[in-house]
This record gives sequence, C-alpha cells and structure tokens, in this order.
Amino acid sequence: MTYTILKTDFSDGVAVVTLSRPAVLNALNNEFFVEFNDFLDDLEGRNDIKVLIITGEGKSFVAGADIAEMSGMNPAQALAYSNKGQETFLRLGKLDIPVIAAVNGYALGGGCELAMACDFRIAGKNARFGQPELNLGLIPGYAGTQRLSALTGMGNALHLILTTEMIGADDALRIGLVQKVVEPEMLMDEVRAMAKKIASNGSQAVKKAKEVIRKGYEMHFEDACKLEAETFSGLFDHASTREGMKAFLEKRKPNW
Ligand code: CO8
Repeated sequence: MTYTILKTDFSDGVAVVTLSRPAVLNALNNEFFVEFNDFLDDLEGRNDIKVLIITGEGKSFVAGADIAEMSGMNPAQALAYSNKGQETFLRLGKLDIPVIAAVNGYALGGGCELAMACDFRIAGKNARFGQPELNLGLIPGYAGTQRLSALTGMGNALHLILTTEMIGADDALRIGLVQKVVEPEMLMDEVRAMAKKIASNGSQAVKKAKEVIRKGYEMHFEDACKLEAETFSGLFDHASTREGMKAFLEKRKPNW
C-alpha cells in the first residue's frame, strides 16, 4: 500500500512505520488517522510481522495534533476528532503484537499520547516530552490525562499537564514514562535489536504476555491472576511451548 504521510518498512518480522510530515514536525492531522488506520488494517491481516515500531522523521517524533487544522473546529468536530484519535490509539494496545515507540525528538501533546499508547517507549537522549495543551487553552484529548496518570502516577500527570513543562529523556526515564534512553544516533539500531529479540521468542507466548498484562491491568487483581493462570496453562496446548522447554533441556535454541 502507498501512503503520503507514512513510510513503512518490513523486514525480519519487524514493521517500522515512520510518520513523515517534517515541515510541521510530524503533527497529526486527519489524513494521518486515515492512513494509520489503513496501515493497522493491513498489519492485522499479516502473520509474518511480530513487532511494530513507531517513529518520526527528522527532529520530532510528533509535535502534537495539527494546530492549524484543529483551530477551525467547532465542539462537535473536536469531539469526533478526539474520538477518532482515542479509538486509533486504543487499537495499538489491542494489536496482538508488541508496539514500541522509538522517540527520536519532540513527543508533545498528541505525540506524547501516541507514544504512551504504545506498549513501551525507548527514547533518544535528545527526546523531549510534554503535554502543552493548556498553553492553547485545551486539555489533552487522545487519552493523555488517563495514560499519563497510569504510566507515571497522578502527581506527575497533574504536574506535567498543569505546568505544560517539557521534560528531557532522563527525566522521562526517572518518572517511568520511558523504559530506556539511548544515544540518538543508535536509537533505531537499539530498538530494532530489541524488536528482533522479542520476535525471536515463541510468538504465541509473546502475544499472550501482552494480552494478559494489558487486560489484567483493567481487572481486579485476583481476576487478573486467574486470567494469567488460565492463559499460562492454555499455552501447554501449543507445540511451541513444548518446543521451548524441550530445547532448553536439550541445550539448543528452540525451533519455533
Ligand atoms: N501543529 C501544527 N504545526 C506545528 C506543530 C503542531 N502541533 N508543531 C510545530 N508546527 C510547525 C510550526 O508551526 C512551524 O511551521 P512554520 O515553519 O510554517 O512556521 C514548523 O512546525 C516548525 O516548528 P517551529 O518553528 O516552532 O520549531 P521549533 O524548533 O522552534 O519549536 C516546538 C519546536 C517547541 C515543538 C514548537 O513547534 C511547538 O511548540 N509546537 C507545538 C507543540 C504543541 O503545542 N503541541 C500540542 C498540540 S495540541 C494537541 O496535541 C492536542 C491533542 C489532542 C487533540 C484532540 C482532538 C481535538
């Protein structure tokens, strides 16, 4: 499929999608959501891809929703746009493969929200995070109020959203917004290596681990533990589980 805003690359079981509107620091517009949903439809139809990486072109991951496009909206249009963004970002958590944000620069507003919707985030040292919506008389609209609290705690969410302070990668790491900080020029190599490591595991177990962590997070603890035990035991029906344990005992690499 050809896109105008997205650049895609598929190799070694890993898909990389690069947002490319560098003239506006990859700001998210309506066209992005159309293309990105098409891309996700395409991805859901493939079984050769084990991990998705999302990144941005140039000096920005994503500098937020496109303010020029948003400025002309009335409340009904803004509601539809917020809903569209929330639904799209929710799809990332529901994908059965892991999604990694490779944050290469500004991740602001909707860009920080996109990164937070991924399963985890790896940042270049030069990355900058923030929710500057209050500067525009707005609040976050792609679930940033909720995901920032969930990932970093309510105090950090209130602090970042109310002050609109932009933080660097090391501070993002300190509050748990990102999981690892790397040299900017090594970002894609490191994230690809991480993705390949994930892809080298039994794909059924990778999918189930994501599913149980994601679903369990929304559940009562004891119900989530039950889900874990059921899923754990269900894997014993899979040849790949038998192979994983057999390979260990035979001191060789599993042949999934
Ligand atoms: N939207 C549109 N254009 C943008 C955006 C954006 N979010 N960010 C940058 N640009 C444009 C600039 O206008 C500029 O265009 P031009 O060259 O034509 O003047 C170009 O990108 C380059 O930007 P700068 O010259 O400003 O670059 P700097 O390096 O000086 O500054 C910053 C970089 C600090 C990132 C700065 O561009 C900035 O502050 N950008 C806006 C950040 C922001 O406020 N983001 C939040 C937007 S609101 C949002 O995301 C809400 C999400 C929920 C929506 C819910 C649905 C309704």
